[in-house]
Amino acid sequence: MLESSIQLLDCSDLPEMASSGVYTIYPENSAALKVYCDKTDDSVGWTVVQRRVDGKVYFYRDWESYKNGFGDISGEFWLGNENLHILTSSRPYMVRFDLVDLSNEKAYATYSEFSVQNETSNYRLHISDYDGTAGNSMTDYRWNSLNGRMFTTKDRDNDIRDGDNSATKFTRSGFWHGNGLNGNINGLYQYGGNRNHRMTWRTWRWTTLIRSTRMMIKPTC
Ligand SMILES: [Ca+2]
Repeated sequence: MLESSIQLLDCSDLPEMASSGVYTIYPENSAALKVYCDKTDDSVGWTVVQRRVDGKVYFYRDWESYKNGFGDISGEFWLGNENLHILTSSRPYMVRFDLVDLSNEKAYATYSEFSVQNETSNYRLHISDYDGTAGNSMTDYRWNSLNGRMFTTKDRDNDIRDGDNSATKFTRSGFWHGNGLNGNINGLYQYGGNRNHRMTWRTWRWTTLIRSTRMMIKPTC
């Protein structure tokens, strides 16, 4: 009933009393899109871009998968780089990352500027102005800021490493890659094995394990 009465541009258009759940949004210049809206921490709804909770969905996928999105919108999923571009080019957005470790400790990181360019630009990332408790793994981990980086998958090497691909060498993920890894929320959902391959937020948990992640966006105006 809610969906038929209000045409949502994204989850921030939900009424304050609406609950978290799956809604249909109608981004500008684009087809209708089913998304998960999160209302738990804020009166303004966030549009969820990524979620990991149980490892049921495989994230080590190719360019086309990350372009179009994959997974289960009410479980684990990536919303899709094309959708990220469409949403974040229509108005200014911020992004929030929520992380939970194996002992259920929580941390978050927000960036008040977040946008993703088009496929011709390899979905180049603009991200800045960190705040939070998880540390700034996206733009201030040693030399490896992801601001300005292009998206890299196992079959499309757009990182800044000469000679090899961060996705196949380290991260086992599709993500914005520079030279190595820092924020790697799309890494393998596994408790053993090579720590470079796992879900990571390097300024918070690297040698210890992350149990769940959530990445979500909302407009800043
Ligand atoms: Ca490379």
